[in-house]
Amino acid sequence: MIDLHYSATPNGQKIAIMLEEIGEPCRVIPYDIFEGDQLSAAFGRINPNHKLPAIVDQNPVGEDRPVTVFESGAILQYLAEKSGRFLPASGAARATVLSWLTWQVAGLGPMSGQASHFLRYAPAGQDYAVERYTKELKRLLTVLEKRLEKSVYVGGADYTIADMAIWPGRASAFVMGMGLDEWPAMHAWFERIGERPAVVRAMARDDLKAPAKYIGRHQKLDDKEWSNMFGDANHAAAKD
Ligand SMILES: N[C@@H](CCC(=O)N[C@@H](CS)C(=O)NCC(=O)O)C(=O)O
Repeated sequence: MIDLHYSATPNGQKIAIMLEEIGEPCRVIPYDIFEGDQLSAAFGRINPNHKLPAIVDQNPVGEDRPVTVFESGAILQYLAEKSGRFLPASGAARATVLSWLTWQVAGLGPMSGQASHFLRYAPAGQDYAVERYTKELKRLLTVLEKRLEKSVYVGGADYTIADMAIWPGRASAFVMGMGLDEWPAMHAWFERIGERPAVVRAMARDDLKAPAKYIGRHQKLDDKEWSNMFGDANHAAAKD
């Protein structure tokens, strides 16, 4: 049994999809990040960075106590190694999958997060930041388009954790007003993956669905929500 510490954002959905793909039973522990659930000292002992997702594997292989993993890329790799699926065991094929996985967690994910912040949460008048991050996001999506013009899946001929890391971000791209028409290879790939039974199951689970307030284009946070997400309360938790 895996405890999945979860908020219904693309980072959480990556792990939900992987758990469905490998058929690993999980108990979902939901966090409302606007309410500041992630800032508790108890969660800080699971992830000192106070971000979702994180997992606690209650039945790890070859360990006599539960294993905690945070950072979505590390979690995907851990689950791939535990199940022996969706990550080649060695060599060039493994290196390619890990390259694209890292490209997502170190590049596409953070840049998409910054674009989302300035488009959706920041006060109006942030033209430079909006331009900077949406431009960089579009550049990264163009890199992905080029890759998918040559490769059925991101990591090569097979579906892997690199696809799982990238796929849930499609919702953010739509929220930010980026249709997929200018990226036909990516569009076809999104659809192909969206039809996978495990993906359909994960996205249909009521306990994994995103509440409306996570989805809107222009978010109006009250003072407490702002502090929990971006302000003093968020920063204070890092010192605990
Ligand atoms: N690099 C991290 C990013 C995690 C992250 O930013 N999680 C967001 C939700 S998508 C979060 O917990 N936000 C709450 C906060 O920043 O306090 C990963 O890939 O797991």
